[in-house]
Amino acid sequence: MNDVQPDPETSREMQAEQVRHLMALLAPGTPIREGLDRIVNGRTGGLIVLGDGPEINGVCSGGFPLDVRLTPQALRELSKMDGGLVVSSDHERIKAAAVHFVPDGSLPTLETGTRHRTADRLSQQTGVPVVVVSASMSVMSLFLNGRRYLIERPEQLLARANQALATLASYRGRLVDEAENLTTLEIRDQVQVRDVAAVAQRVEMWRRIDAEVRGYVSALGVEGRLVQLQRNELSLGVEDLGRLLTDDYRPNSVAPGGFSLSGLQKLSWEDLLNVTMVAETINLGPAEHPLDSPIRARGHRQLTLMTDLSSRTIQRIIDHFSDLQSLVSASTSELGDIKGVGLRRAREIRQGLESIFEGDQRT
Ligand code: 3AT
Ligand code: 3AT
Ligand code: MN
Repeated sequence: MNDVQPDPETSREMQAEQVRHLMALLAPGTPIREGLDRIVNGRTGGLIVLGDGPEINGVCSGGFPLDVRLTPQALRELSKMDGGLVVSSDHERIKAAAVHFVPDGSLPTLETGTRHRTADRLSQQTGVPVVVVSASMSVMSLFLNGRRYLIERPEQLLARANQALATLASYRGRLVDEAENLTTLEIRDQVQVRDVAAVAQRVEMWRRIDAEVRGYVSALGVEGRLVQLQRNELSLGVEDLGRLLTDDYRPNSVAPGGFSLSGLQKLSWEDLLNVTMVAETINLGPAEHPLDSPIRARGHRQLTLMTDLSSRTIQRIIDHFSDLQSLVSASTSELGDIKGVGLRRAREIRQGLESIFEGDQRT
């Protein structure tokens, strides 16, 4: 229907994003979901169009125009009539009930019942999401642009959320190990591109599972509190890692902000497991023999870990010393002279650096 079609990958991502948003709107605890649950329990079925406007008016016939607040009770009572409901685009009000919808009958649909066929075609024709509660099967579905998404019960979602949380915990463990390994190499000045790429790879793997968990949390609504708490726990200390890594290893030729790990989001899982591919995707290091090239950290990550200095002061320290190696050999007084640092913080930094050294020598 649009003249300019976005590329398929982008439109798939946009639709996935829209579905996540809608699943949060339809999550347990929201008025719409409470109404849908009542319809399921009452076994009456329902067809609810989540938006009004000229494109919807054009496919409505019969029914009763209304303008009442959307409450679970109203949703349930008005769904007892034949036909469907139209809800305002902000999902606050019910605009019409007992409407017979007449979408273009030539639009393809694999559904069989008249309610489901209508919902599928309505959404294809208008781009507006449509929710159906099946009277015979007691399931809820969301139709959007020719696709049907099951609105799952909390217990089904929780089972999968818990699996994802277990995966997240193990990915977090690997990520922390890789980051600690990088710290050791940074202190010894032995970092190669492959070591940084290995951490970037783990950051992206963690991020993907984390995004999945966050999807479950929003679809679970009020039932997702415990999953959310566990997710927060598993993100402590790793949420900033990607940013610190890019601050530390952005090539000098690239302007700040011009280097990020976001390119990794487009890689397939298979490509993401390939460290060479990871390094190439984010343009880390030279094009030839990229993995063995030595590379130096500026020191953002170490300074952030060992002090509570503001990022501006950290930037001043890094501007002064240029990389972590020169910082390691700096004296307390040289550090303390930098604006915003002071003697107490300078001692903290020295002690922090020394304790990494000692930890390194013990192992
Ligand atoms: P009842 O008095 O409830 O039997 P009704 O006119 O209220 O009839 P409903 O909206 O309850 O009709 O629909 C009942 C079924 O009729 C649902 C569907 O299986 C069938 N039906 C409705 N419209 C069509 C149609 N256009 N083509 C084929 N079957 C239809
Ligand atoms: P169930 O799984 O039986 O709830 P279905 O897709 O099999 O859904 P039916 O043909 O049994 O659908 O129709 C059930 C009701 O759906 C009948 C009517 O109230 C409503 N319905 C069907 N077609 C339309 C339509 N075009 N507009 C509004 N409501 C409709
Ligand atoms: Mn039916």
